[in-house]
Amino acid sequence: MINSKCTTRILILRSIAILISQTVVSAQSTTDMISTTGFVLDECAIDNITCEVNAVCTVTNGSITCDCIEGYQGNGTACSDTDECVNGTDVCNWKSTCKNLLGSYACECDIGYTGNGTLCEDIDECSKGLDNCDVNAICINNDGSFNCICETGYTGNGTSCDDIEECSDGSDNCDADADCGNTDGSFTCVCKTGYTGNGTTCKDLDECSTGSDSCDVNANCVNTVGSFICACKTGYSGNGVTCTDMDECLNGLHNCDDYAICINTDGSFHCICEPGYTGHGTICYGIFLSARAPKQRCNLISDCCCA
Ligand SMILES: [Ca+2]
Ligand SMILES: [Ca+2]
Ligand SMILES: [Ca+2]
Ligand SMILES: [Ca+2]
Repeated sequence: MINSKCTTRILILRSIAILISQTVVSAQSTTDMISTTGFVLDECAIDNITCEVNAVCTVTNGSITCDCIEGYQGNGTACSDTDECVNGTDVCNWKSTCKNLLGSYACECDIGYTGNGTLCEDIDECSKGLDNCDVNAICINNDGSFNCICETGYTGNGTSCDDIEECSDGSDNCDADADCGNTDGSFTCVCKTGYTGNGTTCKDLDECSTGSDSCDVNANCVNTVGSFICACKTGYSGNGVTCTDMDECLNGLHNCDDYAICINTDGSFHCICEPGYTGHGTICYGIFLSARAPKQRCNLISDCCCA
């Protein structure tokens, strides 16, 4: 565009130029003037100082106009940069940032997106290894960013995850009769000695019926909750794990008759009536006395035999 004052001046100058060249130039039109030698006279070239540096000069129907080039705005003699970012004529993606430049503008995809600015798409930081999640965290991609979530068994903000000490903070699910052991990222539950189960559920182990007791072969096993008891059988002495035969004949625990011979056996004893006496050993009768007069040693045959 050019104002009327400027246009008048241009026309006057053009007329002077025509007069100067009319002896060698034959005008065929008001737009293009061809010299006898064939050169085109360019009015814009003749008067190029009228257009601004950021404008283009064109000749239309004998008049020259100056138009600001793309990216600039004004009347042609004065052109200023167009801020496309402000006037909304940019074509930047909504996920990009518009940056105005002299005569132009640029679109830069926002952080978390990639593309040419006009087209921007999400960056999958997780699959590209661009995340900063902890090694014990799960990376979850989302539009424009990503999330880090600590894996089960760990606690933290995702970029830093620490093992949870389940045993000490009480978040384990071990049975009351199990031992809890902390591990990196988890924990273990092991039933205590005397109990059986998977650790989260434990019940008493019946050592006696499962044969896992340590009782002596000559002991009786008695199951208890969480343990068992070994008691030596009658005729044996010891702690139950080790039982030895009691010598009833020596320790005086036998019940043999005074006139019987005590014979120790493994786990018991026998009583055998001494010669001259009869009975089952715990009671011996003199063979020459009545059955009503036992335990009277027959010192003399006459004492025993009244027949
Ligand atoms: Ca993303
Ligand atoms: Ca743990
Ligand atoms: Ca038991
Ligand atoms: Ca014995």
